[in-house]
Amino acid sequence: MSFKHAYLAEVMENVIQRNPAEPEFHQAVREVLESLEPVIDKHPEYVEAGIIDRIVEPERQIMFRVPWVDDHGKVQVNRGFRIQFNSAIGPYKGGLRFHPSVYAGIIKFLGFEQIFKNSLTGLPIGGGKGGSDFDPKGKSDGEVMRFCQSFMTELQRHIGADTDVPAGDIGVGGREIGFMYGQYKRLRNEYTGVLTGKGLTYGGSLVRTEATGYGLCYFTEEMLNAVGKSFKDSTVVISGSGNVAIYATEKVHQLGGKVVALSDSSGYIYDAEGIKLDTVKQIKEVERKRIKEYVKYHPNAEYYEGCDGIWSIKCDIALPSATQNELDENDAKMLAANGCIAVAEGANMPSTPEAVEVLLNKGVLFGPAKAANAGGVATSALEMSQNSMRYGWTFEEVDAKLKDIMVNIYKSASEAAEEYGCEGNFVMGANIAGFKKVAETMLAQGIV
Ligand code: NDP
Ligand code: 2IT
Repeated sequence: MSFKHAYLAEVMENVIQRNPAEPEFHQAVREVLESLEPVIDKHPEYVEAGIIDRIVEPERQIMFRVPWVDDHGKVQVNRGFRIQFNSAIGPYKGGLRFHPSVYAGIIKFLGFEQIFKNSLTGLPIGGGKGGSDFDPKGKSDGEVMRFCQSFMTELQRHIGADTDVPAGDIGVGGREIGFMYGQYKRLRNEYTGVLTGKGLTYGGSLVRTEATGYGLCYFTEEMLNAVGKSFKDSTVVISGSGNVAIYATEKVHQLGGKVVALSDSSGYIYDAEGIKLDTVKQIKEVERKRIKEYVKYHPNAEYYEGCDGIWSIKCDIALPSATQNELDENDAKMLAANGCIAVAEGANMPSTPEAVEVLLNKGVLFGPAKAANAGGVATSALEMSQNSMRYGWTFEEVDAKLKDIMVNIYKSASEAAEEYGCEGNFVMGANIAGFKKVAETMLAQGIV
């Protein structure tokens, strides 16, 4: 799509020139800029103050060497990143991703999206993201610990409870957060809520583990309810089998739906009777093995090599919850042709722009990541609040706040879509609502 405003085309062109060979970052920026066409018609002051020129440029980018020694005594070197994108409305906040595909372009796309997602939560958190090309898969606990300690030895200079508060993402769960927290505490000699997703014995919040998956379902349920539908009696396909996919499955089942498929980067399982989540938790969370192990426990289920075919399974609702660009135009066409009524993104940017266009044109309800998966970071912000109070809320209290936040995100996105003449387009709605709060704040704070 070409831009109506020459100004937006120019900003996009600059982003491409200044960040060469970073296609995921370009993709994330383009989607937001496209949504802003009607906003700059109404608000020329944003252009005058250079808000959009400034918002696409990270406030600070940190890239560092992470040396560590493997179990064979060999020195390994990875690359670490932290991109502090925008601190207008609060300290930088966002996860750390450990995956071999990580490079600056991935961290920038994630950090950029985090600005608007965090704004949508209604809580005071800015946008940031970090990670490394380290692959925790197949590493011993000792290797993961040594890597995490080395990573934090540098990262600790740049973060802090009121500065920048990292958390988990792909490849970073409770184990990694624990090792990083231990190292931070040792180096800084302070006990603060500098990371979220901490263990429950040292400042973690109840519901944080479940929050992204649960929040995704609360958002989707709200979107379905608005058209007289719900998860009850629905058939659901979820990609991935990590933190987000597991707790989305749990909540779909609680809401009366049936999840029939899950995947990992090797392949997917199909269980027509409904996925037995205890088996998945045992395989993925305890044994750290592949999803194909599932069919050993449930011989009636089927395993297919390769993750592409998962979107050919007939379903009412699809929740892509693995990684970026995992659902393309062809997948979107198959889903729509099979009668799918809603797609909501648990992962960040899992649908390609072509797929989103197909889904919107075919009238499939579409919940974009910034809105649909914001429950994780929102609960991280609730963890920060509890740490500041030196107090902890009950599971029910945190869960009720999470639900409230997701309902409010749905409202903000759908109201913004309506106000700007694109009713039902939650991509536009989420981008506009998330952007406006940050833009107003940047205006108020001057040219910084
Ligand atoms: P996990 O590491 O717990 O799980 C990731 C899952 O996705 C695994 O099943 C993994 O398979 C699969 N996956 C990862 N990379 C690829 C790939 N390149 N191709 C195919 N499958 C892949 O991560 P999370 O569940 O935490 O994260 C999943 C998504 O949700 C990410 O996009 C993340 O950014 C997003 N997200 C996470 C939040 C959180 O709180 N954790 C919050 C908001 C969004 P395998 O094991 O084979 O690699
Ligand atoms: O993409 C995301 O929102 C996350 N990985 C969660 C970030 C957080 O700070 O909890």
